[in-house]
Amino acid sequence: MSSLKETLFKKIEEHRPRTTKLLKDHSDVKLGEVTIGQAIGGARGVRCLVTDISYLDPMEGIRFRGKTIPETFEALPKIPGSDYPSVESFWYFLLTGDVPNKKQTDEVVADFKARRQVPQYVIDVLRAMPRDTHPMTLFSAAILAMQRESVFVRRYNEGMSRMDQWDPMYEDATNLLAKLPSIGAYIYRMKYKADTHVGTNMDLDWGGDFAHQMGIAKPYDDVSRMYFILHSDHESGNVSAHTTHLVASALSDAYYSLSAGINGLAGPLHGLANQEVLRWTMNFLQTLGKDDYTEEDVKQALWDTLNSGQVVPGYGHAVLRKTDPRYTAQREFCLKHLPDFPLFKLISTIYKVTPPILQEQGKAKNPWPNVDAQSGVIQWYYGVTEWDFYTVMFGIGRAIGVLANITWDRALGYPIERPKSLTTAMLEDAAKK
Ligand code: AMX
Repeated sequence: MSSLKETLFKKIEEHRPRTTKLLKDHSDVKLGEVTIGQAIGGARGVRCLVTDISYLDPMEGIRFRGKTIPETFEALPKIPGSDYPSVESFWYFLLTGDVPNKKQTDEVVADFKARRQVPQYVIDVLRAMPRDTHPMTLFSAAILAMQRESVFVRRYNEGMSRMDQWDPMYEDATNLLAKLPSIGAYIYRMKYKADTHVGTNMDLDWGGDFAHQMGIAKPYDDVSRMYFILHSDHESGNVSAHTTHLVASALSDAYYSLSAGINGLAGPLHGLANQEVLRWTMNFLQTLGKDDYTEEDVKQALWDTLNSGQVVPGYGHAVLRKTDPRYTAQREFCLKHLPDFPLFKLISTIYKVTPPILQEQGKAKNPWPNVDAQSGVIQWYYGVTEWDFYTVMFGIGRAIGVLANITWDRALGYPIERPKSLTTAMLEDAAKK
């Protein structure tokens, strides 16, 4: 057993009595009430999910295992010559809550390398699909195609104790995660780089090898590490995390579950917003027909969007009520690496003028930018201008969080999820009372 798996098992054994005690002795303790507004309004704010992997404070933003984004970047071991931690060390951290040392990190790096090879039939599936298929459809299909590899299904069919289910889930999660950068880069180069490919480099870590296979030089390896870590986890109620958890609650394996979560991420109100931000920004420049826009031009374009009944992509959030620290982390990267890039300047102008406009319009509860408002500009700067692809990179990152979560779901024996529905007439009756 690897030291990550051993540590994880120890943590699971330590944690299980806490969940058991809560269920046995305190099942009836109320965490809140559910209103008609919440029942109709997407269960916003209903406290009915449990995860220890990340927590989203509306004012502070995300903490991974108790650490803010800057604390996480600071604490984890860096790849030599890199400003950002390896994704492998972050995986160890998300799963166990412990910051790994160099030796423990190196072991995960080696383990991921051993699992990195993508089966040829997955490539064949991708190549058989029409070339104009959206990259998210290709990505989700590739994940689903690999379902036949599931260790969980094999062990389940052999007859596995519920207490052991975390182990094959961990194996599936790691096998899957290790392959995602290669799958993502393959899709990118098949669609946008004349179907020319760069093979994996076994000397490189997970994030570094993604940059290598994309065919983009340094510091894009750091962009990748930063990007994947920032997008990994955002509590469990967002669409991609919740979908993955929900599907896994039926004891569907990691392949079925992640593919479903990725389909949710593909919606424009969720992960696809990052491509929408770039599309909106480029449309603005094109409609304007000149580069020397004024703040008034940007304001007018924002009002035009709002007045035509559309949302401003990259702004607002279901939980957050301030600027997303994931936005801030990427903005800091831009200020360091691309401060004079015209697109960054435009994105910064949008940042300056959008919150007051959304406040004036008075609909959005949160007028501040989310992660997606800033991510595309970095990709664009390093040559990834095909914005349809942006959500695939979000998905590679999101996989880290949701796969860690479903491993813990099986460790703690969370049951099949089944909230109760009511009819509209029942709500009307409740309203009369
Ligand atoms: N532009 C215009 N209107 C907005 C808005 C925005 N950016 N954000 C919210 N609103 C509107 C909503 O559409 C809603 O209008 P309605 O009353 O007519 O239906 C109203 O404000 C209240 O919505 P809310 O409670 O503030 O937000 P929500 O929890 O319902 O939705 C979100 C959250 C993110 C879907 C929404 O803010 C939005 O559509 N943002 C733009 C898309 C985006 O950036 N998505 C990415 C989110 C982060 C992520 O998951 N990657």
